[in-house]
Amino acid sequence: MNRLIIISNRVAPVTEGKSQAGGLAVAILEALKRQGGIWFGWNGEIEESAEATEPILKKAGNITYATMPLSRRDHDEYYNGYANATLWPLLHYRLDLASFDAATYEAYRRVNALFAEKVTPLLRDQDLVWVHDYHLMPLGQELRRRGHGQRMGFFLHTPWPSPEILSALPAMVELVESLCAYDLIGFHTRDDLGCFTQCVATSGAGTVEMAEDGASACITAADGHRVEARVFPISIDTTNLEKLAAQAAQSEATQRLRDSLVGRALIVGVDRLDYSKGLPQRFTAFQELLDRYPENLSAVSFLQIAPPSRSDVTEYQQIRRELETMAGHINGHFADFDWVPIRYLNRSFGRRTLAGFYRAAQVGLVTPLRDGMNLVAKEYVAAQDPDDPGVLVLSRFAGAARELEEALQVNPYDTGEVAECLQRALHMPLAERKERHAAMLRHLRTHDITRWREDYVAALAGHP
Ligand code: ADQ
Repeated sequence: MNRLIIISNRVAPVTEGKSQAGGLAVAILEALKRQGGIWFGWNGEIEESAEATEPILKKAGNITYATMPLSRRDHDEYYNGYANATLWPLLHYRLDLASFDAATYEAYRRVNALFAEKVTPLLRDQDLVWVHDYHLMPLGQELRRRGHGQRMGFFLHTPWPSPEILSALPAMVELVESLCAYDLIGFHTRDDLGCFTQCVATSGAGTVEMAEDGASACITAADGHRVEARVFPISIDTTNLEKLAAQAAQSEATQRLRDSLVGRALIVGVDRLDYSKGLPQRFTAFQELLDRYPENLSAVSFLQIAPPSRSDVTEYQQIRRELETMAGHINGHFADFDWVPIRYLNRSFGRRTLAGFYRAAQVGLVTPLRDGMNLVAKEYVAAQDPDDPGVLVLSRFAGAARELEEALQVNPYDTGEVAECLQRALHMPLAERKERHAAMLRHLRTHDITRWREDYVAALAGHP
């Protein structure tokens, strides 16, 4: 079996068995455990001599973690700058939040070149190289420049937006061209693939032959190199989560949560604190539920778990303040001496604890304004008790909405519609809940993380 070389911006801490915040980390570790190989990337440290430092290698079973620090300047300009203040907002359709700065683009190219240089001595001819996410789009091109002819794939965990949005990016053509240096480019949905191929065609980076089913395309780059672009919807370890949630139903944490509810219904939301997740709109929708249907006062609690992320970026500080203020207002207005409507927690929980919380909730509320996939939606479904399942209320702008068709799908900007769906979810008859849940669970059992990994790696190895 060929070694798998995973390259991502951040390598998750080597601590086995601990939960990782971020869907990407969970998925990658699964892939590496089965195939064996190297996981290369930033170790989360900042060191001034970073450029001169060689990667530190740590072996754990069949996985070698090869990590390196970033300099303060690279961290500010490449990571906080181009990746998270330019690309992330643009890829999530937030032109209004994107900053454009030639210096941060230069840093982005510089760090991609640095990663290519540092990983080069670790590569062997038969390796399969799998690069992850928007931080590292030009990495494949940098490796090719250094003479690497291995099969190389890229997977984008975010949406790929329409060319109307992306063409605001001064470097759009260069980035699209650089992606054409890979052999395989993966997206979560057909919409993302369609937008990408439009960008390829309109930018002149290559010619596109789309498969009839819209799930893959063959691109011939301007230099003649052929690239396959294809849909690989990421997923979860479904059966494992089903088991974990069934056990966690009896755990101490779940029991404490249930006791604290004293028979009230629970709505749960779990997200990284990020403006793409639609949290202010979600809080407003919950407030509208209480306004429109006062029978929910003292009868429903909303638990929102949102650990802070990227807190060096101004927009993330702003949204955190905004949410604290909103939660304070809503609770101040509606709370009673024995009931608080919103329980808003800025921290992470272990996977088992989360699974128990999902299972204890009658409604899973997942309303991103844009999301590549959204694994929380899938986790919520897998964690339900099949004999008495909760209802998923899901944004139609999450990639997961393409697969979880039996969720109550909403426009997250339309807070009135979300409030109505919450009310419907809270009162949905058991038979309908079971029917919807069974259909989604069936899908998740066959379309799980193993299938995602196997499909991608097979296509990368050239055996689709
Ligand atoms: P994220 O934006 O991080 O991922 P998501 O797909 O929902 O979003 O993954 C979050 C993961 O982190 C889930 O597995 C969840 O259980 C976990 N998590 C979140 N909050 C947590 C908490 N408080 N405590 C513990 N665990 C927590 C990006 C893209 C998504 C895409 C994934 C994978 O933005 O669209 O689905 O990558 O490709």
